[in-house]
Amino acid sequence: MEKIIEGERGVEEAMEVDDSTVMKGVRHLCENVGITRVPSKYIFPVSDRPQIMSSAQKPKIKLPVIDIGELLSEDRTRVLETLDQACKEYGFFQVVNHGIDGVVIQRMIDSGKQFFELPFEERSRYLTTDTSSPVRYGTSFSEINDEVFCWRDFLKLTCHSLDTILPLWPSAPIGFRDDAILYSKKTRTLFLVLIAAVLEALGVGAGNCESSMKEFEEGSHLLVLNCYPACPEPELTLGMPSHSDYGFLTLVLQDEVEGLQVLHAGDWITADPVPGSFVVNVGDHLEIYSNGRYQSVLHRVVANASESRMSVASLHSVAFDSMVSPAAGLVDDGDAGKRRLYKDTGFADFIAYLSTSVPKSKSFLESRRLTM
Ligand SMILES: O=C(O)CCC(=O)C(=O)O
Repeated sequence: MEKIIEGERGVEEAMEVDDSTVMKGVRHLCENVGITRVPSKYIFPVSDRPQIMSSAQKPKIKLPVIDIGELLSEDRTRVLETLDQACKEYGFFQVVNHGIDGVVIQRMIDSGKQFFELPFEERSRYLTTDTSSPVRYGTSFSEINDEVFCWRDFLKLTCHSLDTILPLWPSAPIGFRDDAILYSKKTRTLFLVLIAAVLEALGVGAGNCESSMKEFEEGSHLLVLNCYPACPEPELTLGMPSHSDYGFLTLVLQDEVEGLQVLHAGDWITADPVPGSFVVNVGDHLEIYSNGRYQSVLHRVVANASESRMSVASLHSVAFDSMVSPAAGLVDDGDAGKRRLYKDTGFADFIAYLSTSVPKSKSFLESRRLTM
């Protein structure tokens, strides 16, 4: 069926492409079909479309910055306060001075870009709609559930435990595996530094902190390489629609092209690409664990008219077969201020929900809230 688009150019017919082409991803579409307009499959309803703004029109708010060097210094208490505020007010912050060598970061970006530049036949060896596959190349969010596809291809790599999973990771391009291994190890270490600080900022207590840290050390870790090709009509589509992440913390590495936007006080604010830094966000599991003190925040990615963009998201949580519950130190039924706000929830239930729905809102997390 033809879709009619209402936009600045008035009413006109959208371009159609067949489903089998769409399933091969946006890069394949751009390389092989030679599009000059966004096909109807990628056109979002008017209410979900981004407003493309000039730099002067954009909200001027910047995400809070956490300097890891300062966190590990005698200034720790002050940095923990900033971290606490950032997690409460924004659910997002930028991390700088984290100690991961710039070469490790650049190699991950370069290798990731080279992976998406491989011939489709090579990339498609990993193409699957099976969300439980430890290595998965795909497009949009969920090829099965998405009515409208987003302007994004991805490679998902399960990282834990590395020894068993590694033989399944792509062996091309040359160096990709080594670069991704080193990057996954470094980001895992950084996650452990960050989450230890978060537990301290939350004041969960030494005993709870110790047992939670043991769980994180054996926890799940997923790397998602996102590729957003340049888009002829970025005002009609999205690189990723509004969503929250399921885990405790996500560490996002962006290349130099902006695109990530965070919903803050009703405005979409752009997470400026700061070379060598990570954008970190609170996930749904941390919202439950913190008993709602920290909240996972909706974010999205806008497409770019002239440049292709790449990001690498590193998602961390407890093990897949674990339960996620409010931390014992933060709930007390005898204290109105510490009333338990969330039900215990199996990680597997989150995954099951994500594989059957379009995660545009925080509806699953809302369903886990305890009513008065
Ligand atoms: O591409 C980005 O900057 C963000 C990616 C993202 O939101 C995600 O992987 O959940």
